[in-house]
Amino acid sequence: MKTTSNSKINIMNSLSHKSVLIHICDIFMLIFIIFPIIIVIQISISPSSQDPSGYTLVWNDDFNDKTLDTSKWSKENRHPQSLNNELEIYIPDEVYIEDGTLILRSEKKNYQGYNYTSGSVISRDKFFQKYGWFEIRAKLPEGKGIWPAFWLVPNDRLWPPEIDVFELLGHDTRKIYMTNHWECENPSKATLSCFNQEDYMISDLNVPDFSSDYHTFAIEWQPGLIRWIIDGKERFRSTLYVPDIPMYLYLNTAVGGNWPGDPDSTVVFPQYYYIDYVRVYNKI
Ligand SMILES: [Ca+2]
Repeated sequence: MKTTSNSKINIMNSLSHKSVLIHICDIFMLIFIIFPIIIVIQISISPSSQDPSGYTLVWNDDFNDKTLDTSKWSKENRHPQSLNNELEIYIPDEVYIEDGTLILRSEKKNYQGYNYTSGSVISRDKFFQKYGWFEIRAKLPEGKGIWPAFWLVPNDRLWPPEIDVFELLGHDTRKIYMTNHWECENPSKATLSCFNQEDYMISDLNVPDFSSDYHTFAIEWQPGLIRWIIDGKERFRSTLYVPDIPMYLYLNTAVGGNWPGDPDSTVVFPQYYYIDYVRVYNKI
């Protein structure tokens, strides 16, 4: 009996120890497993700051469908006949969606006489508006000659003006170019040599590497003023020749050309421009 009694006591002690152990395990799980999971889930559900103050969401694509929503976007299928001497040809195969993310892929590949293929989507004739808050959350590609951008262009085919929400040259992934382009005084001479523009480049020492993680890039465009906001912080504003006509959205990665220079042997292909969302707001 004593043995039994001792066994019971031992069992009780053991249970008591187990109970304490279970509590410790619970606390351990909460601190080191469950809390971090909750935080990660919250971060993934709410990846960005809240809607901008004083604005209401009027158009967005969070890319949660399996394929690109063609009621909102068109995939480009062309070589940009620009003055930049870019090397890429845009083809639909370089545009796809994966896990809620729009991906524009850039490859070193021979295709119809071009050496590089890349991705580009536009909202021309599908979504365009004058003024508002335009925001993208994206992780950018890198490497010399790689030139991702998010920009606005007039829907009526007039050019310029052009608002560049951001451009990045892949050889320096800590610099973002924010630009308001406007036409020269004499439109008949609208070449690059008479292409007026207002530029700004981030030069802070503490800016992040925009190719290593997601960041938000936005403009607030209103009559007579454009403000550029990166990760919630204003970085630039322009009050000169602010466009006052409806513009559509343009997302692309150019490869090579006059400004970035051509890719060199250090560039790792393919490169990917990851876009978590594009959102457009109007003033309430
Ligand atoms: Ca998304």
